[in-house]
Amino acid sequence: MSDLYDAVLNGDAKAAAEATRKALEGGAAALELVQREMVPAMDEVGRRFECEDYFVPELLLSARAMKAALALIRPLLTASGAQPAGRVVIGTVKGDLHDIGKNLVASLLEGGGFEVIDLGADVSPDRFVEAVRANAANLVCVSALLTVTMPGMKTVVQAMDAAGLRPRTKVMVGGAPVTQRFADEIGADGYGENAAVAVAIARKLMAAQAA
Ligand code: B12
Repeated sequence: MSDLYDAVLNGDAKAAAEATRKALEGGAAALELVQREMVPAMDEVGRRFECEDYFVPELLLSARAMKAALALIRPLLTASGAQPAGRVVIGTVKGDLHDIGKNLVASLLEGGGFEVIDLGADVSPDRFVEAVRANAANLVCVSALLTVTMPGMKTVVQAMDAAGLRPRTKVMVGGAPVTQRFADEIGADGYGENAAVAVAIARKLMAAQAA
């Protein structure tokens, strides 16, 4: 595997930034680096954590390395110049601190011409509702990486319903343990398995809203 893959896996932020800089200078495409090197490295980190080769400190170091690489990649993902396609509120569900995937989705949505209001991590249903109201958002994106925080996504859907914000504002969910089936079960309007799919689904939801 590449230097970037190794740097993320080994939790070496300096090496990750250096490998990213070199790869970009060598003409590598930003999204390819994310999908082919960085995400597989994080998957391997997760696998090692599961079999107790890695512990939380290693997870944190790898997350830091991933963020160092993303800091260089993010401006390239968001530089698109497309027309505003809609307004999106995004955050990770209450209790969930995993924000790397959410940040990628936010970057690609921006790159896809959406205006993105990023509420960060560990966002309560009330904060999602307030932000949708304050920004007249067309779409709410909720991310979860923990099976124990997934039920919080249903609470967001219910809070949006109770506030009378649906069906005008759509809800899209995602994150490693989330599936289309789960999205259907909780009454979400959309699900995307990765950041690129998230943009395509967001566009579909906007088109349906306009129809
Ligand atoms: C890095 C990491 C951490 C870091 C997070 C740092 C950060 N700022 O994000 C730290 C160290 C903080 C952490 C902590 C914990 N973690 Co952790 N972590 C991970 C790890 C290794 C990688 C996650 C990641 O960044 N992946 C890369 C990104 C790019 O992928 P992604 O998030 O899936 O996002 C993509 C898609 O899912 C999708 N997507 C994501 N969000 C959205 C939203 C929408 C709307 C859409 C459409 C799409 C979408 O698009 C993204 C890009 O393509 C995973 C293992 C894994 N492979 O997932 C474990 C993992 C998620 N963690 C786990 C655990 C157990 C924990 C802790 C409980 C550990 C502990 N004992 O303290 C804590 C919980 C903290 C909390 N309250 O949230 C478990 C969860 C198991 C489970 N069944 O729930 C995992 C699966 C590890 C494992 N194999 O056991 N973790």
